[in-house]
Amino acid sequence: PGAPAPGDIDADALRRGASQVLLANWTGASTVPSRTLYPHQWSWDSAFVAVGLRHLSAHRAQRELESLLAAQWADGRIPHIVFSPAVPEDAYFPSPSFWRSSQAGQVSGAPAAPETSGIVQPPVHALAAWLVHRADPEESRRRGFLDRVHPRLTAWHDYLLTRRDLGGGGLAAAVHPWEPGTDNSPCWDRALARVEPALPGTFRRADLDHGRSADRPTDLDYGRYVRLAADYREAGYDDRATRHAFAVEDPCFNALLIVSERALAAMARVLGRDDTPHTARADALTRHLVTRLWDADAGLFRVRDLHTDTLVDEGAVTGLVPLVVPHLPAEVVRSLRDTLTGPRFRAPATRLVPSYDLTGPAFDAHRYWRGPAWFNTAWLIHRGLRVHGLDTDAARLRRGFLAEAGHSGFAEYVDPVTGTPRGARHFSWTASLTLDLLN
Ligand code: 9WN
Repeated sequence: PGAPAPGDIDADALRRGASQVLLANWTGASTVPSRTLYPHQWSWDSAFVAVGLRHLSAHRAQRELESLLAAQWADGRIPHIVFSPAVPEDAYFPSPSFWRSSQAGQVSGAPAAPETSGIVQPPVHALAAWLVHRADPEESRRRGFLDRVHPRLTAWHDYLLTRRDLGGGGLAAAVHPWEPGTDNSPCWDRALARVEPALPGTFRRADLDHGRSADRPTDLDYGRYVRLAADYREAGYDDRATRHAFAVEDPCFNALLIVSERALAAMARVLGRDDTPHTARADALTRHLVTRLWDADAGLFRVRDLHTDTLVDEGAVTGLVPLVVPHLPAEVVRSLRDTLTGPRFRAPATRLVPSYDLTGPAFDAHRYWRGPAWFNTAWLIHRGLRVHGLDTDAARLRRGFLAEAGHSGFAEYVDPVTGTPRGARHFSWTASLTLDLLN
């Protein structure tokens, strides 16, 4: 941000369009990712939305995060979906009657209301809260924003670093492919092959009412998603009682935990509290990230499958997102940049970053997280390039981002090679992060 929009981009029109999307998707206390496909509140979507919303209304951006935090469980977890009671039960699957969170209260401390899912998403919230604070520190102080969110966000990270350190190596594990936010990434194929799918007739996919099936995960994927979520639910969402059939350490998830831990340190300083526990935690996490997930030969971070305790031999954009972490070893930064600008992840026409290696065996330009370019990962990588002073690469990515967001009508994702829009349109984080890059 800070730079003028590239000459061929009509910044005013883009700003207007993005603002309209956010206004239309605002429900009164939070923002839905999409009015059609995702009619509730999603965890990491709300964080990305707050980042852009702060340029329209710092107050509203604070409320976006506060409404999410109001659904936090007593064990610290922030659920990946907060359901709106106003939306019909069959509008999205899995719905509240599948998750039954309000009945899990005794074991895991889920609230009696609202209804939520029982799994989590990447912890980008503290970074978002810090950026929201900085947009209008006066308004933030007036409302006691940091005072209220700092303890809750700390409890969230505590949950991830205790209950979810399933590998014992100091990183947080994800126990469902929906948790890293990249549902059908080829990174999960091997681990998912071990999961017995739920029978197709036992559930109904609402996503296919709105999305083209070639752009979405397959029915077999869904069978496995349902099985994993149902098993977790049956164990009361208790991480100590569940035999997680799927358990992975994801580089993007953990990189966001690191930058968010640094954001908590910055908040602590503003609040006159001790920041050293947060800084120490971020330093340790950074070391563990590199030790456990960096693959020097591949030039990117890999997923660790905790069932085999081995790295998964697939290259995904989530392995490049850790560029957003400060204080990485210089050779890691150099190598990530080479990968980003090399044949596997460079899409010349769109200038965006594909979700999966363009030359990889599972590449599919249409299907969700198996190839299409997404705007949240592009925003994170843009931020990472800036953090490490790679400003020319950052400017190129920003240009691609703004052009494609505009052409695509703020699509959920685009074909990385041609820019053809895929998935939902008027998608909230695409609009929100556009606003952020224009400010
Ligand atoms: C399941 C809302 C969410 C995003 C995820 C994206 C997609 C949901 C789905 O939509 O996942 O959580 O139904 O496919 O993969 O990253 O948060 O936008």
